[in-house]
Amino acid sequence: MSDAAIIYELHDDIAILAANNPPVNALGLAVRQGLVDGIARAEADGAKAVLIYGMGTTFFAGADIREFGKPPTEPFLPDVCTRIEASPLIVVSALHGTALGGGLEIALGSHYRIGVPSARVGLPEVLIGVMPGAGGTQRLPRLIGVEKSIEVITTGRQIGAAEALELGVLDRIEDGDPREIGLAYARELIDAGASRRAVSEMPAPEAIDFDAAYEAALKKSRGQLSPAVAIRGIQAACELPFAEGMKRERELFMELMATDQRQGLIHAFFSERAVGKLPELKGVAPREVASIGVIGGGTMGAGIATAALLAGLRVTLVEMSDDAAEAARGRVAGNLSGALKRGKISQDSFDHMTGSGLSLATEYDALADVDLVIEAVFEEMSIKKDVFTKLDAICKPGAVLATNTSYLNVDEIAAMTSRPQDVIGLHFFSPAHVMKLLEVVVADKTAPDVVATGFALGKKLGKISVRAGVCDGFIGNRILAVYRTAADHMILDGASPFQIDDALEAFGFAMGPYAVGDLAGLDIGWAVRKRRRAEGMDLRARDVSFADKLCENGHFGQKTGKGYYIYEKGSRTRTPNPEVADHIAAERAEKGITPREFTAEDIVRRYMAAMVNEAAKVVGEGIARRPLDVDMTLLFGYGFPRYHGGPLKWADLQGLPALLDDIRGYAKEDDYFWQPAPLLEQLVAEGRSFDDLNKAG
Ligand code: T1G
Repeated sequence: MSDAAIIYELHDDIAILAANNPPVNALGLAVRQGLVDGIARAEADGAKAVLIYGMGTTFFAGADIREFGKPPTEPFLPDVCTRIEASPLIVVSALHGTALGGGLEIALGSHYRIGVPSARVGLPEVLIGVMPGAGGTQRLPRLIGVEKSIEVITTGRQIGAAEALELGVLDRIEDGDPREIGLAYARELIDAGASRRAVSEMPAPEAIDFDAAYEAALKKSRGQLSPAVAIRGIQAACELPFAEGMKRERELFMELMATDQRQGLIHAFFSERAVGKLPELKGVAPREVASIGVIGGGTMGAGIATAALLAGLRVTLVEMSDDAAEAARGRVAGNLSGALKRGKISQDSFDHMTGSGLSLATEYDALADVDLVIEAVFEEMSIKKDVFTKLDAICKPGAVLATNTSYLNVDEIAAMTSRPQDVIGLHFFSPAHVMKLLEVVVADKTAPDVVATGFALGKKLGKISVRAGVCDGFIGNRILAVYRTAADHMILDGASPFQIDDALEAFGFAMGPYAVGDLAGLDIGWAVRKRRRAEGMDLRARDVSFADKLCENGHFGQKTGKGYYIYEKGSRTRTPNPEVADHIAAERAEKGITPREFTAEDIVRRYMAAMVNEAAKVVGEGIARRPLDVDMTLLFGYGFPRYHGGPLKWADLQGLPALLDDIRGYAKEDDYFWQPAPLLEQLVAEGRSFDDLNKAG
């Protein structure tokens, strides 16, 4: 078979253009050229109709994102769509898989569109920092109206075939092979004497208040530009003749293409796929996991059990007593009730997962045959060691023994067993059935196929798994502790928690660190500070106590109605708690600190400098394999704004020399906290970036 990107075939009086560019028929140069040449050849061959479809798993899934950032090459995709639409022949697109972005735009440039029932369509460009740039903002509104187009384009969501038919994006749904149903439809159209039907010739859609829509989109995206700018493209469809609208769309598209946000979002797109590809696991088969045991049915244990049940695994949950076990079942049912209400799971599935699919036990013997156990008991080393001693005695040979600890030493835990090679850390984030991040913590003696099993389980649970080495806090919590401390230091020196939250929410975080503390519970940080003090803190470390005062007064945040903020009963609306300023002032006085002004920019630069510096240490020490591993950890576990790509992508985009200068400047005030990371100094000295390390793999 030809290896051409578009395979041409004349089938009676129907010319067939079959896309042959696996894995997703991305619209790279050869595909675009093949389409233009194919249309011309069909016209020269005297065909009456043209059928466009995708071989393999899908119709075109969009422009080739790997070409982004390189100089565009002709034929440009919008011109390809216009060329298809301008053909005097009847052009039919037959869709299957995911016709996304430029793929849907090719279909919209066709005259008729048929899909298989499982086909999905969408314009997800805003999710990678751009916008439809091949006529999507001009043709879709002519087909489905402005309001619906704004919703589809600014969310970038995928639309199923039935909805696409209802909206008018598809003309027909037929089960079968896209080539066959496409040929039959083209034949029917020819026999019916149908004519070409250009969407661009349909009337311009009704305008709306686009300024209001633009502002609303910008607010909703917390500063991400692409959804709002895409609305200006739709506005052009209402206000300009088609050809002018296409030019305006192209201008807006190229503006977005030039933004840091586009680089950040593309980095996130490729990194979330690369992070699970470990060279060390090449050819290493994971162990079979069909049943898992969970020890501890608290928030974490019940969350992990819920995630496993949703992935179709059999779960045995062990608790200390029948009552505690039943309470755990109740938590699992609570976790699943939302999905049931939203119709994400059926009543039968719900009943199975909270009934026969979930075995409860109070004895470890119940775990004798499970393939993998995850303990989620109290974060106390002696308790963890006791659990693993028991598991070692009871679990079958080859069972994987995992701990969900968030910072304890996995090597120490593994040493309690006769099989340290089977021990691994699987650090879930609460709520474990919702948060996508899973840190796969690899201890010294963990066997490669156990690591592979951790990643395979993560994939089955729909997680983004990141390989982490053993240290206090692994990747995410270790870095979190440092940038949270930087925020506390800024408060001692003059900033307020509310100013810091506002500055970081303007940077793109959904919630600033103090609002997050109130949400998670201030008692968690309090316990960490007390642990650190008990372990003995370095005398050079600036201890912070204003937060302790809140906790000593029983103010743990949302769960007690008061923390850094006051929460009216039953409401999540927050108002600053005036007591906080008193605690801060008292501590400053006690420490002889004269407060100074901080601007929002100062706050962001210090906060990010601390985050980047510790992240560079985590990569430099091999706790994270690559900078992108840290980026994915912060994106999927800590709410880092996706359009910045992650802290180390953000650092590259800012320029590492300036960041290092900032850190060296801060070190003049506190050379203990601000010790520049050796890797950061090395990259600056060599004129390299964190991305250079990602490419090195
Ligand atoms: N370009 C290049 N590579 C792509 C790609 C694309 N558009 N889409 C996927 N890949 C690679 C991906 O990196 C992975 O590579 C492999 O294909 C399988 O992907 C003008 C400008 C289609 C739903 O945003 O949403 O059109 O890791 O693991 O889970 O308006 O890929 O194997 O080396 O994700 O089955 C708009 C993005 C582009 C679609 C399939 N289109 N892709 O999911 O497989 S912008 C998109 C996806 C545009 C025009 C504008 C998903 C998928 P590797 P995968 P999957």
